[in-house]
Amino acid sequence: MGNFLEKVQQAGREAAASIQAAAAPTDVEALRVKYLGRKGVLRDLLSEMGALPASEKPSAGQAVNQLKNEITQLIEAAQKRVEAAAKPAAKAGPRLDVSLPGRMPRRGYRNLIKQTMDRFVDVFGRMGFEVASGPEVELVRYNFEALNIPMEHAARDAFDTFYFTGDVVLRSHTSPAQAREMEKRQPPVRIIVPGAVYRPDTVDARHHFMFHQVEGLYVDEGVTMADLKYCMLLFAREFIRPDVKVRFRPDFFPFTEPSVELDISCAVCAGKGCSVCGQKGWVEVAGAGMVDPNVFKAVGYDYEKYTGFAFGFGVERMAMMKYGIDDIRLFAENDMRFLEQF
Ligand code: 2U9
Repeated sequence: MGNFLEKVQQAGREAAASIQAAAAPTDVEALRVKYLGRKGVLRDLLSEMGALPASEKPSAGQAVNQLKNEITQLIEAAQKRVEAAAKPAAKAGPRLDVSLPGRMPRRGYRNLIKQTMDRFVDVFGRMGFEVASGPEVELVRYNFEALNIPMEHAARDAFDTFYFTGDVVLRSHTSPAQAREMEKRQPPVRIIVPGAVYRPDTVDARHHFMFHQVEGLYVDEGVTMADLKYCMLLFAREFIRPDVKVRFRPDFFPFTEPSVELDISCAVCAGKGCSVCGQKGWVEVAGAGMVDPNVFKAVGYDYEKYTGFAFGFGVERMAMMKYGIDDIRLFAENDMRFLEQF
């Protein structure tokens, strides 16, 4: 066996040396026939292999196959090389030096925000949520009125962002995309919308005028707050870790009633209290609630028949928690020293 493998290796060395030295197309062709032809070296090795004990055949076969692949590649490379060399040089300009190493292309990768949103899509996708999307330059009607935030409502202040005209605004949440989706189809609807949103917030370590959300919506007959809580628990177990706990605290959003803040037990200190959770043992990660019937009314759903829950996560906030990032501004500065760490 040792002898056979030795022989395969020897054949490989000889083949590599002679193929790389070949200068003319006819030389390469002759070497191709010598090694890969019907009466070639590889054929001989295969027939010799027949005499080996059965237990040694698999590894011997593997070695011969590998040799075949290597020689095929060498021959192909040599064919290209000698063909290029045989072509007459261009009339003007420098000759092409094929031996110059190429420029290494920079390897791309997903931005941390995209990676985090993709994880949301993966976990909610496995719970049956489809991904929907909508425009970032949005009609005021979808950004506000359809979501039960009328002109005179005090809640509008927190979302009033960058206006193009009186009717067109940069969306302040991804919810308008969900209102558009509801207009297109009847329940059951089970969707999430990842994307960028814009807010009139003063920029500091925790706030930015542009950030990302993953919002979700589930509408059908008989959907309850218990469904919402279990959905959030399953999500947190998958996304954070299996032993995580969740809790709801009452809150207010114009588009949900009742509304809650979703807390998860701190994954850093397991709920005991640390600097990440401000000694509370809990971290606020999302808002959620039962969709306000006025939202159903705005999109033409029968609000006597259907109920639904909705939730919204801040993507930067989740990434900050996971990676211990202490300043949201880092995400928008395009500093490669920060981005390349993930
Ligand atoms: C429709 C109706 C209701 C989505 C919801 C929240 C609560 C929420 C926050 C998360 C962090 C904002 O980015 S954040 O600061 N989101 O608190 N979002 S309920 O409710 C919807 C969505 C779509 C049609």
